Amino acid sequence: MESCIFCKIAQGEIPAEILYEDEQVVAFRDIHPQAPVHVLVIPRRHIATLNEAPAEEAELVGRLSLAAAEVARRLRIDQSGYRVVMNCNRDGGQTVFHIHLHLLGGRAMTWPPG
Ligand code: DGP
Repeated sequence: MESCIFCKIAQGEIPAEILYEDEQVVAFRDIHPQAPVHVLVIPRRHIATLNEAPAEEAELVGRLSLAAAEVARRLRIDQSGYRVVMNCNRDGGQTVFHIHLHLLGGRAMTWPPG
């Protein structure tokens, strides 16, 4: 999608600190980190929200979680722990409409989330 900022990051048109990439998934540091580790994991394919994720992309959606775990291992927060979140639409706090997992770690997370 031409105007999507995350599509541009995935295509290398906008710079980002990329920590992991493969044929289908890209992970890069969030520009406004909310924790010592704050990484976004996106599919290369544009999907606006989780509501639009088609059933045939179940594997791709699963790959986002596996990539988040891989980044957690690489950043050595896998044993201390981390949180993985996907925001959806207004009440979820979604601001960029290209699905992404937030990988948050490096400090203890609180619950319930705000
Ligand atoms: P959400 O609110 O769940 O849609 O999260 C969007 C996140 O994307 C937010 O934490 C800030 C981050 N973000 C927005 N624009 C950019 C950008 O251009 N580069 C990077 N690295 N992160 C961005």
